[in-house]
Amino acid sequence: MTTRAGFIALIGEPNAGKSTLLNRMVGAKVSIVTHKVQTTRARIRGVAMEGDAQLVFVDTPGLFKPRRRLDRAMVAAAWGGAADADIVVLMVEAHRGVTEGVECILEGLEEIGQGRKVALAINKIDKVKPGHLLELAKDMNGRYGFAETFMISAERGHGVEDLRTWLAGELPEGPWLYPEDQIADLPMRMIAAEMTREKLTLRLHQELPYQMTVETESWQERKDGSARVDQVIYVVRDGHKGIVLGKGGETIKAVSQAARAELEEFLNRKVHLFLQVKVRPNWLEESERYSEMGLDFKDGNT
Ligand SMILES: Nc1nc2c(ncn2[C@@H]2O[C@H](COP(=O)(O)OP(=O)(O)OP(=O)(O)O)[C@@H](O)[C@H]2O)c(=O)[nH]1
Ligand SMILES: [Mg+2]
Repeated sequence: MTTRAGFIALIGEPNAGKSTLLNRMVGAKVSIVTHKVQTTRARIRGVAMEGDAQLVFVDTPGLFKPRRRLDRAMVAAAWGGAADADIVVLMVEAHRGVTEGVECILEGLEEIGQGRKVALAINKIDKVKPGHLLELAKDMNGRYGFAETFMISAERGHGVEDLRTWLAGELPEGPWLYPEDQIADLPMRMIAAEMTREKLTLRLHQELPYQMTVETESWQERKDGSARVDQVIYVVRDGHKGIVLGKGGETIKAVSQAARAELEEFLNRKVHLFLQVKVRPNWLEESERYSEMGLDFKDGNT
């Protein structure tokens, strides 16, 4: 049997639907999704099998004009993911078309795209009329030499099979990179922290989601088969701590319940989740926070 395997980087502006597509390809939620921009902070790998091919999808943080250290480290991680991949899939949103952000990414692709295939995936086709799609596909292909163009809805699944089949055929021949039954290569403590960060992000507003981070501090296996998971939510201000806790602890309680339910479903066993909020004004400048997130602190240097 000839096997194929390789890395496929999903890149695009924040909110393009990269994580949604990764989860659909893998068939499980390994990367968190919210309606807000800049949800994904580091590279997250998910593994999918298609016949004799093993597709290792690399979800990346959205590409945008970085301002803070964290933003710069995220953008560096995204381009790094593309540079390491066999194939790059650029995702754009059908209803937004060729934005300034997309133009910037196309410029970056001139260099990173060298020597590897780049496919275009126009996502969220459920939001526009078909005529508009053809125009956008033509416009985009006039700007860059895409190997192929796909029109998809990552959320609803339209066109995803075609993309998957094409990717499987384009990957180089070679042995599989992960055991056949593995779906992610993120440590469980990080997946668990991400689940909590997703639930928090969904409930918090304005700048707060961008100024907090979640870490799993300890993970204990209990004799009864359950797990005790202790996590810390870092915020930058006292006021933020109050908001995260909510009136009478309402918010943190809801977050904890939702995260625990998702974690239990993922692990298929009972979980005791304990959340603690700590004010750490400078966490965005601490290298340890970056390594916990899977980012390189130095990438944030100006
Ligand atoms: N209507 C529609 N919404 C979608 C589709 N795919 C993704 N979304 C939504 O778009 C939003 C962003 O999705 P994500 O998967 O988090 O986007 P992302 O590209 O990973 O975003 P960042 O991690 O911030 O870079 C979510 O609310 C998704 O539910 C789609 O095909 N159609
Ligand atoms: Mg994402």
